[in-house]
Order: sequence, then C-alpha cells, then structure tokens
Amino acid sequence: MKEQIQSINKKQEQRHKSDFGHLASQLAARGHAVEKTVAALASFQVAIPSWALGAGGTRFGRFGYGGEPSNLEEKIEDVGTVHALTGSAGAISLHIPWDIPGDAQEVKELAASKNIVFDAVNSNTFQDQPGQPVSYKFGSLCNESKAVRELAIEHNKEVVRIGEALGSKSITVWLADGSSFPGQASFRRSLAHTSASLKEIYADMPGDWSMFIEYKPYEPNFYHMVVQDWGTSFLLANECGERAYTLVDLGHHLPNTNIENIVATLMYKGKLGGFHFNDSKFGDDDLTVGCIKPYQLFLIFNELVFGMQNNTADNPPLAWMIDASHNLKDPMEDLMQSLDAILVAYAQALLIDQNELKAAQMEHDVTRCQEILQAAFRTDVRPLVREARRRSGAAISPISAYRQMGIREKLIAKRGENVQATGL
Ligand SMILES: [Mn+2]
Repeated sequence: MKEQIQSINKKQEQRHKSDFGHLASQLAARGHAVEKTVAALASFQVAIPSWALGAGGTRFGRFGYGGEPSNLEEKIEDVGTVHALTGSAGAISLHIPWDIPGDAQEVKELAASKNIVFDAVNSNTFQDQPGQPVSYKFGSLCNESKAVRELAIEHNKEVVRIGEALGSKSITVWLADGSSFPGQASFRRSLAHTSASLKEIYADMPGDWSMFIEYKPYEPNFYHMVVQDWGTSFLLANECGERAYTLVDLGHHLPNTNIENIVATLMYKGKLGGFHFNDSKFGDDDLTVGCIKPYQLFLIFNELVFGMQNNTADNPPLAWMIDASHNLKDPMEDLMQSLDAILVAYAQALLIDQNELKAAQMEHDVTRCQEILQAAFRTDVRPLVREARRRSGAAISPISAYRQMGIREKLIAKRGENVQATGL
C-alpha cells in the first residue's frame, strides 16, 4: 500500500508543492513558524473506535455497507488502511463486549504491524448481554440493587483486564444511567451509588491507568441523567482520585453550549482526560467532524492548543478519539473526512498569535480580538495538513488515493456485500 500511495502522491506533488510553498512563504512573512506547525500536525494522532468501521448509524435502523469488517481483526485492518492513508489514525479504541479479542497477543501484534496502539477501552453497561443474571434496564452503576451494581462494576474491571493485555492505559466510562419520569429515581441515591461504584472500579485499576468519565445531558434517559454534565463528571473524577478525569464528547451537550469554555475550565484544573470528536445539528447526531460547525471546532481547538502550551495544572496528554458513525457514507471515507477536519482546525488554532491575542484582550480591544481569531480561521491551511501527511509517508489527498486504489471494491470482493460489523 505504501508504494501505491507514493506513486499516487507523485502525480499530485507538483501542484501540492506550489500550494504549500505559497502558503508557507505568506505565513513565514507574518512571523509564523511553519516547520513547527507542520511537525505538530504530523505527530497528531487520533484514535478510531472499533464501532466506526461499520455503517452503524442511526438509532432507528441499520443500513449496511458492502465490505464491512465482521470481526476485530478486520476492523484493525481497516484502521490500518485509514492510518496508512492519513498518517493520523495510529490508535484504536475498543468497545467491550462488542470487540473482545480472542487472542490478545495476536491482536496486539496485528495492530503493531500497522503501527496502531490501543487507546482507551470502553465499557458498556447500557445494554444487557445474553444470559446476564440481572438487567441494566433501570441503570447500572447507579442501580438500587446491589447485585446489578456489582455486575456492572465487575464488567468494568474485566474491561480493564482486557485493555491491560493489549497495552491500553485507560478506560472510558459512559453511563446511560438515569430516569425518564419524574419521581422514578432518587437523584441523590443514584449519584451516591454511582460515585461508590466508580471508586471501586478506580481502586482496582493498575497504578498507571487513568479513568475517563464521560457525561451526557439526555438520552437514552430523558428526564434525568446521573452524569449529566461536566460539573458532575468533574465532581466524580475528583472523588475517585488524581488519575480520574472528565471526558468531553462534542455531541453530549445541549444546543449552544459553550464547549470551548468547558475545555478551558477543565484544562485549567488539569482534569481534561479525553476528547471525543463528532459534529451535530441538534444533539448527539454523531455526524462527521466539522461538517456542521467548523468555527466551533476551531474555537475549541484554540482552547486545547492554549491549554497544551500553558499546562500549568499538569493536565495529562489528551486521549483523542473520533466518536462518529453514520450510515450514508463509506465509513472509511467518513473517518478520513473527520481526521482532515480535526487537523485543519488544529492548524488554524496553531496560527493564532496568542501573545497578540492576549495584548488585545488586556486592552479590551474587542474588535482586534475577533480579527485575530477570524484571520486564523479564514486561512486555507489545507496545504499544511497535506504537507504533514506527505512527510509522514501518507497520502497527500487520502480520499482521492482511497478511491484510485479501489479499496472499497477490493473489500467487497473479499468480505462480501452483506457482512455486518459487530456492535449496534
Ligand atoms: Mn463519546
């Protein structure tokens, strides 16, 4: 695949070099460190969740996509393809029990052969598994029944053990727990049970592991969610200990929430552990990153970049993951679009002169502040992103290379038209 990518790049190289050279000289003239930006873009890695390779999609139905991976090995192969083409998908995030590795060592070696590491593992207590002795219908870690809580705690501990065998170092806990009708549940008891359950899972983790607590304001429960917002997640993370962090998922906010402010606040306290990328029009739509609100993504990246460059509270390196999955597009093309949108927003944020912005803020020059941000946002940084990929040995234009190489057609020929990925 590497040689094929290089030969496709060759055909695009001349045009790319001219675009890149033009932008690089413009930026350099404005005092921007172009080489540093390209290097930062080339080293940025985002995890692909194991459920994003199939055409899972909406909550209401499933429309398959030809050549979908039907097991974990095939999913790793697909992430390997996306990584070879983009150079920025060097990690996979497993969902347990949808993707339990049969032979951990073999799976680890397969991933290593494609330069892929295992990022955070995800537990699932929002569905009952076949033969489960008690049900999560009325909640898992929050449940009034000790037997249900114990089952959910044990599942999370098991997920950590599976992750350990693969070399993962963190677990993401997202809870569907809550209630749909007023009076159905006690807010305080639900929260107290959840806190005690999380502490038990936390205490069982190896000393070099981290826990990420993901929040969501509504869905699947509509009246109340136990971990409804960043404040509740932050509170629970603080109760668990210093290796527990909040995880921000872009889609897990009510419309118009200022997510960049949440990011800044958490990094200021050293408590932002993970970040799930997607985009949405209404709620948790799980659409391709940057397809609806690219300016919001840029403003979030501005805070992420600032937080990483001014890490006064010792915030850990963030676990980045794409948490999007729709069923209208080829899942691999969709992921490549998301990765591109992430790098574009990152590159734009890197263009902001933070000293100049601070000076304008200190002078309360509101007009100038907006000019600085929008000048960065309106710069076409795509040649920088393409150059970062080219230097990593990846494709200058991943989707075009993917199509020219006929990858989907080959997968359909190999795996069939009607396979179904494990997961939802
Ligand atoms: Mn998520």
